[in-house]
Amino acid sequence: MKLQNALKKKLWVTNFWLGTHGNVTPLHYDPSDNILAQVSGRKRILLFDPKQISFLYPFPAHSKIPHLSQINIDEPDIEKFPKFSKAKCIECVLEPGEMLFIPVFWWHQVYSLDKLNIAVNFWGKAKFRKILLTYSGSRLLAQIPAFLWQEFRNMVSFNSNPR
Ligand SMILES: O=C(O)CCC(=O)C(=O)O
Repeated sequence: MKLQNALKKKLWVTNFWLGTHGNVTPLHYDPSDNILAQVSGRKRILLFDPKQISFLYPFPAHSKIPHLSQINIDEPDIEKFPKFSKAKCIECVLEPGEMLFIPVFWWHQVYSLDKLNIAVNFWGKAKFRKILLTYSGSRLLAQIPAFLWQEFRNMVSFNSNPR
């Protein structure tokens, strides 16, 4: 019971991902800590640390998708997004039964490699303190709308789905 209560406080949202070979979730970050648990099939994951945000060209902070990159990173338009050539990613393959912790604001693009691809993820509450530590100045200001939007969405979904 104690564990259940602790989880209620830490976890906001659980998602179920069902896809097939060829599905790509484009480059984005989540304003929450994330555990991605692979159930069936494999996923190739590219990760970029949050400090590279200026190489990754997110949509504007006032848009509905400030957490999404404007770049198709498989065929990047380097004339339009020249700083992308400086970006460096970490690559891994998640096998069934494995879990990956993706910290808040880490950019990720996910490719489904196998025919039946099933995963579950758990978004945890991000602490504003952590955001302050990750960003400073204008980069921090750019993240605040996304953070507040996520908090609002989490609040609504939490209240309509009390666990
Ligand atoms: O599994 C996927 O295709 C996407 C997962 C993802 O973006 C996430 O867990 O935040």
